[in-house]
Amino acid sequence: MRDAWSTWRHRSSATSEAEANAPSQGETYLQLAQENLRELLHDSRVPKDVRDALADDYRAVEAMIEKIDQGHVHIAAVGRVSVGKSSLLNALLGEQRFTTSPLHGETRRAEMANWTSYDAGGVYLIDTPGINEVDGEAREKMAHDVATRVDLVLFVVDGDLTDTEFQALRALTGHHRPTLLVLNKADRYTESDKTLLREALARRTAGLIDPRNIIFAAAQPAPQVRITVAATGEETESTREVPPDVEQLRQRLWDVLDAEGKTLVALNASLFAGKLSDQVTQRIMETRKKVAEKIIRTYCVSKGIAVAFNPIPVTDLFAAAVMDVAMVIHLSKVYGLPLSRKEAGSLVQVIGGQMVALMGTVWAVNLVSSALKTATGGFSVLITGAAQGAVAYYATYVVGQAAKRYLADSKSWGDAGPKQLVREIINSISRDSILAEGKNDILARLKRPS
Ligand SMILES: Nc1nc2c(ncn2[C@@H]2O[C@H](COP(=O)(O)OP(=O)(O)OP(=O)(O)O)[C@@H](O)[C@H]2O)c(=O)[nH]1
Ligand SMILES: [Mg+2]
Repeated sequence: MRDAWSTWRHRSSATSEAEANAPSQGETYLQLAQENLRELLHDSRVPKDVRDALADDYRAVEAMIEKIDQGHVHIAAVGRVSVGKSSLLNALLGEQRFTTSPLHGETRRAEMANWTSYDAGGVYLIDTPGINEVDGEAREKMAHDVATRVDLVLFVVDGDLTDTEFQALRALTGHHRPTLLVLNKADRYTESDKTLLREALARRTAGLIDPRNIIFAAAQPAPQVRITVAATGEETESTREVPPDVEQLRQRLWDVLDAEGKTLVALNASLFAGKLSDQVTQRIMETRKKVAEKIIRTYCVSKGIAVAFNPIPVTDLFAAAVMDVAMVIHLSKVYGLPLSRKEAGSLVQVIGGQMVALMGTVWAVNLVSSALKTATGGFSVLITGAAQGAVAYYATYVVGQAAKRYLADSKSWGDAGPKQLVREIINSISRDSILAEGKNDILARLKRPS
């Protein structure tokens, strides 16, 4: 996608006749982007809770599809307060559509107007509240949200870039947001100042903005004051309104829209689709992780109780795998990668084998005594059983965690293999707290009258 944008940035405006008649590249990008959005919208694999959590984004996808259908292009003016964003859009529109004021923070919410003077139509200009305003966090966020959803950004400044402006500009271009840098209030500078300013801006934004996209404008030039001295020596002062000068900007925008309007819309739609599908994936993984965690705990308790009732020699703890196999099958369904009983069996065997290799049976004996040590009350049969149960609980917990990681990684142990993974899991969980938890859970169940 970056390529699409750089093509625009570096493309010469001259197009041959053959090129003009060929199906436009922008058109192709646009169709692809729209297909992506539709697929995303109708993907039946996305669980309802994930869809609900991302409802706003899904609505935005619908709006974006509609916008593409109608061939609309959105252009927003963003920038510091009072740099003349609203004035600039008014000058392009040729009417006082947005309110302007010398007071900072005049524009309070994003507003949109159809730029009818563009021949092909469908272009909308969006005014946004100023960024970097005291107590203006919400408005700044609004401007940011708009800026990251439109097809083209006019980043308006009225002098050399401040640090905040530079950061905002870098963030926008870093997200591949097509941006023109507009220096407004150009009437306040002399010709030589303007040359110096252009050089400074080009240096500052090197690598972020193509120098051709640094544009000077005067949206609402200050009236000129003229003092006439009469023969009598009497001075009269008159003011003359100066018309706006946004011609260079208008011309650049039209060139861009003619040459790459569709590509810009496609780029924006694809960036949005990409971002949303990342979010969807992440949410699905989080949901699966939560469900998996619950499943693991349930099996841990069941196995712990079974062992507590029928204490088996500690050396056999790892061998009693029936329940672990059932757990792995259950987990594999959560991750959408169902395993057969045989596959789940060998997975449990691999993990169990690694545990034994890493910890040995001596360690298991230590575990039991450790579980016993934290026991409250006397050494009853109940407590001893619960201690052994807690060890089974712990072993199942490790198996569950390892299987979960294997499944989350699309049935792979990763580069380091199962041994490393099991070692990592054992090191990362607090043995004593899992044992204590297991014991408490088991005791609670055993004491509960059935
Ligand atoms: N000298 C000069 N003043 C301008 C120009 N454009 C706008 N202004 C003045 O700058 C002030 C702010 O203009 P707005 O268009 O309201 O600025 P804005 O960026 O929309 O401001 P907020 O909505 O408050 O963020 C007004 O007093 C305008 O008259 C210009 O080209 N030259
Ligand atoms: Mg404004």
